[in-house]
Amino acid sequence: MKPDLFESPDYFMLDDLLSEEHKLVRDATRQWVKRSVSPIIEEYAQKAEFPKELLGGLAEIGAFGPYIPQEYGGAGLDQISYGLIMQEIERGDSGIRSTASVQSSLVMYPIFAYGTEEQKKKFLPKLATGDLIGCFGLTEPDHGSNPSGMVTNFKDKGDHYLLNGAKLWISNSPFADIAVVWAKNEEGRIHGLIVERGMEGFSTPETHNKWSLRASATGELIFDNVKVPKENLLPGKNGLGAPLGCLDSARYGIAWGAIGAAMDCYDTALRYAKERVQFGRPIAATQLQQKKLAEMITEITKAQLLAFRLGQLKNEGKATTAQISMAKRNNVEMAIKIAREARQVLGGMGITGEYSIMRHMMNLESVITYEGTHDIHLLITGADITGIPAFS
Ligand code: TGC
Ligand code: FAD
Repeated sequence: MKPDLFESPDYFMLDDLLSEEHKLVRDATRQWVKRSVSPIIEEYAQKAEFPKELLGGLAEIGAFGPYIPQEYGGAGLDQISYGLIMQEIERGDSGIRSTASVQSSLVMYPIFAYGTEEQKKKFLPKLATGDLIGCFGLTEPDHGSNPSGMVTNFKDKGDHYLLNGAKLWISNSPFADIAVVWAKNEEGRIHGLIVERGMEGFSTPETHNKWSLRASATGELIFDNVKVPKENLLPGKNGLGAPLGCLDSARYGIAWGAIGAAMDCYDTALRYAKERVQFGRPIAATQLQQKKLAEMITEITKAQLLAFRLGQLKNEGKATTAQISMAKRNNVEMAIKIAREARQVLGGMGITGEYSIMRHMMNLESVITYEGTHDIHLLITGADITGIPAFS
């Protein structure tokens, strides 16, 4: 892969709106990505393997629980810092951002928000340092967009719960130490349970043959009469709203993360267009390529402004699920379109692993599907503005 020459586009001087802490956090993450992710990521993506050597670095830059309070091992940062960290990591690779998103928003967040004090003290500090890695089990083979139909269930057996069922498409499952699993009790009410590797009847087979997120490990969670200690149930919230509350936080991070992937594609295409000479002049001198590049920077700028305002609302506790959906949907679509256009700017070179664009493009095919598909986010906006849910 070519050396990482990334220069961040900031057309509307958003830096002026960031605090010193935001810039410090952003720059530290950017440097870490240049130093640790860019040199190795293409090789791991080609061999379809998650680079576990990055876990320590992710913990060091505060990517595991950026907004979790310091007393539980988190970095105690605000939501804009969290967004900037996700943006910079995804600038390197969506799969690495996935690991950070899942650990922070789908594992640490539910334990922090719905867990007991004992659960928080037991799990959060180790999750923050990366000594424990977690995954989040909501999706099932027959229940993706409609998690309320889940069939994974647990029964009260007196001194423990007995868990049965299966989850599919679970990021990090093949190597996770713990899983936050959503399952129905005997009354059909959804609860979160912490399932630990090593519990009898619990297995996590890996899903192979992915053309997308190749540097991220995806797998199943299988529960065959797993005895889960009662103290592993998250008591603070139940019902579908409990997992959906976690998704709000992860989707928010993705709204920022997708900007990172788009910025990398734009920056690569701009540099290439200025250097690549055809018909005796750089292709950047042609109106057709300028149109592509000008539209890319316009869309990136709009997405940056959307994410920044959403971050302000989130800091004030005012961001709604529907606003988060709009930002996730818009920014991921923006990124995937830019990846496709940028790939064309590079001509044949665009399809090779010498450049990051095709990897981003393939990754974004997962990002546009997970955490709620493009369609589902549109329907969330539709339900919000009309007051009429059109899901079923
Ligand atoms: P609906 O009737 O709308 O809601 C059920 C209950 O939940 C409440 N609620 C929320 N509560 C908190 N936060 C939210 N964001 C909430 N949204 C809804 C709601 O008020 C209601 O409460 P109550 O008390 O009345 O029962 O539910 P529905 O079944 O009609 O579904 C709505 C829909 C389709 C929007 C929802 O199911 C959905 O979002 N589906 C998409 C599923 C999804 O996003 N899955 C993601 C799996 S995790 C993942 O992909 C990780 S990828 C990680 C990575 O690698 O980065
Ligand atoms: P389906 O729900 O079957 O949807 C198929 C198509 O139908 C989509 O185009 C969808 O938009 C459309 N559709 C569905 N319902 C409607 C409707 N009402 N109206 C119109 N169109 C509709 N899940 C987890 O729980 N944890 C994870 O860590 C996780 N990681 C993932 C990692 C990867 C790489 C991938 C690909 C997925 C991951 N997921 C995870 C699962 C992800 O959240 C689901 O794939 C997603 O929610 C969609 O579910 P589905 O794949 O079953 O598609």
